Amino acid sequence: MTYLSGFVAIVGPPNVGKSTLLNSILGKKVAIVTSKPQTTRNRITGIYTGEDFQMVFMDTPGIHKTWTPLHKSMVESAKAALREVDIVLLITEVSEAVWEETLPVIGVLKKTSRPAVLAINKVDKTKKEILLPAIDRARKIYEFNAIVPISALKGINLNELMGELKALLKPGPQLFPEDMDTVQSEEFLISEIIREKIYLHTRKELPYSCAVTVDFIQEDPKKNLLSIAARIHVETESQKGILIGKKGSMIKNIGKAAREELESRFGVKIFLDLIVRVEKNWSKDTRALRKLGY
Ligand SMILES: Nc1nc2c(ncn2[C@@H]2O[C@H](COP(=O)(O)OP(=O)(O)OP(=O)(O)O)[C@@H](O)[C@H]2O)c(=O)[nH]1
Ligand SMILES: [Mg+2]
Repeated sequence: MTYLSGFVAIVGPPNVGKSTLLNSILGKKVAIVTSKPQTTRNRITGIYTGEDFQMVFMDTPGIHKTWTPLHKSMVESAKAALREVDIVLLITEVSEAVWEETLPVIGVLKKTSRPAVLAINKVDKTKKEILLPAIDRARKIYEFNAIVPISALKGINLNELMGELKALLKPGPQLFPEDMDTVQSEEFLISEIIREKIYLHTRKELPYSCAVTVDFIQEDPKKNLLSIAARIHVETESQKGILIGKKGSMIKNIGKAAREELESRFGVKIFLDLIVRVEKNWSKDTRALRKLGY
C-alpha cells in the first residue's frame, strides 16, 4: 500500500471551532478553546497518524479585520499557513454573520489554489432546514473538493471529514514518529493553559491585553513536583489591578484552575507561581510582540 502524507491548514473566521476540531480529531487537547473569539494566537501543530497515512494539521488564529500589530501578526500567521500547506480545511457555521466573515477567507483561499474541504461546524445546534441552503450557497462561491456538516464538539461526521481529507492526500513519507501528536514545547503549552484560564475568568478587553510567558520550570522527581514560574503581561496598571483582584482573589482563581489542569495533564504535583507585570501597550508594539512570542 502507498503511504500518504501531507499538511492541512485549519482556517476560518474567529470562534467557529477550529481548535475544538483539532482537539477532537486528535482525541487530545493540544490547542486551548474558549467561548471568546481570537483565542488562538499562534499556529498550533497537531499530528494525526493513521495506519497508512499521516496528516499534519495546523490550527491557526481566526482571520479577521485587524487594527493592532497583534491582530496583524495573528492573521499573517494564518494566511501564511494557507500558502504553505497541501490541503486547506476551511471551517464555518451556517449563520449569516459567520458566512459574511468567511467570505474574505475564501478570497485568500482563491489565491492559493489549494484543494479545500469546507466543514460547516456546530450542526448540533443548527436546524436542518437552514443547512442545505448554506451548502448550496457555499457551492456557488467556490469549488470545494467536499463540503461536510460537522460538530467538532459532539464528534458528528468527523470520520466522513477525515475520509474527505485523506482522499486529497498525496503519496509521501511519514513525517513524524507515530506516537508524536504535537510539536509545541511544554513551556508553550503551559503558557497557553494559563492564558485559557485568564480568558475564562476575566471579561471585556482584559483577556486580549494579556500575554503569558514562562520564566522557569523545575522538576523535583523525588517529591514528584514540578515548580513553574510564569508571568502575565498586561498593558496598563488598571488591568493589573483587575487581574490581581480584591485581595488577590482573581489571580488566585486563575492560578488554581491552571494548576489543576496542569496537574492532571502532567500527572505530578504542580507549584505554580504567577506574577503580573505591566508591559505598556505590548499588543501595539512590534518589538514587545516578538519578545512575547507573537
Ligand atoms: N455547539 C457547538 N459549539 C462548538 C462546536 N465547536 C466549537 N464550539 C464552541 O465554540 C467556541 C469556540 O471554539 P474554538 O475551538 O475556540 O474556536 P476557534 O475557531 O479555534 O476560535 P479562535 O481561536 O478564537 O479563532 C467554544 O465555546 C467551543 O466550545 C460545536 O461543534 N458545537
Ligand atoms: Mg482557536
